[in-house]
Amino acid sequence: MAQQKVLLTRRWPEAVEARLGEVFDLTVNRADKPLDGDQLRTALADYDAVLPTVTDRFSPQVFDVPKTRAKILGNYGVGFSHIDLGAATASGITVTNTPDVLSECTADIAMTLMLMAARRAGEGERELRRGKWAGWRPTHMVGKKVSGATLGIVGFGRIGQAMARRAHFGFGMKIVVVNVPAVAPEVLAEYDARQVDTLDELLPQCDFVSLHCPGGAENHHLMNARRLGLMKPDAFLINTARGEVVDQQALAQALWFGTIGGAGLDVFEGEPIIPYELLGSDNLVMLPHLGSATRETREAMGFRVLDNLVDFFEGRDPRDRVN
Ligand code: 8YV
Repeated sequence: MAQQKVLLTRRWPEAVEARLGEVFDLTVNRADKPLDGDQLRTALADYDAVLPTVTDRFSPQVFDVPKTRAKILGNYGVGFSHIDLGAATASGITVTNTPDVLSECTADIAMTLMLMAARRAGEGERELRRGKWAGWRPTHMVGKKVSGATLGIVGFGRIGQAMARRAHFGFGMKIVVVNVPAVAPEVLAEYDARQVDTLDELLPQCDFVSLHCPGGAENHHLMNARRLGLMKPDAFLINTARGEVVDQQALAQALWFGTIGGAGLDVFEGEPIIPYELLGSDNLVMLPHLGSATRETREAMGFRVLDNLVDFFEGRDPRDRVN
């Protein structure tokens, strides 16, 4: 396979880059900056495989290349809403992703955000660092109790279930889920979870709502002003899915006017730009898209992409094909 030309659009963990370099004719974008549309078009024309990340926007225009050499996009991540699947398929390009290997770490970050937001951890740390702590008092930085509270999980796939496991068995939380298609009763039973038919039904029942659904057009601004208004006034919204699932302006207003208790965000629409309106909210915890960011997981993601490529170029169907 050494003759297959493969492009890494960003730097990957060293061990994975080394192995990819042994197996393929590998080029790495050492600038480690997102490629623009023209660079992605050139990549599709020049390489047999392109291995994108979430920062590479494969819009329909990018696939409009006179002569495409690329046969496969091995996406480094489980979410692929940055790749227009219809256009990829029409160009005869296989797309794969990296499920399973990042579920546990992404759920860890969702738990981190939930605990930090509810217990005002970011706010407390800022106070200390600014030298503003006036000492212990009974009414100081009182947050919301997580243990035993009701957690609504929107999207009950691998990551949603990893979240349910932590919340239910670790924190005794009651789990309510909404998912399309409906979740099998035996899966719900594992977490003693209850299923509702619609998001509108789920929101008013929950103390915490954690988003684990795909991004893209189907879920664009799923959490809009009306739905934020259905949440309890002291409830928290957690998003480790995709930024576009939440209407950020509506969220900024809800946080500002206190119509919800707070929020924790790991992903943003238009990241890395953070809307100015969110920056001033003390009841908001923000992380820079760290869901899968552990050494172990980032390596596992890379090796999973490698496995998919090897299968593909040896004529087998890659296990993580998404189109
Ligand atoms: C990845 C993610 O690190 O897998 C995903 O969908 O959001 C992240 O954990 C990112 O997509 C890199 O491409």
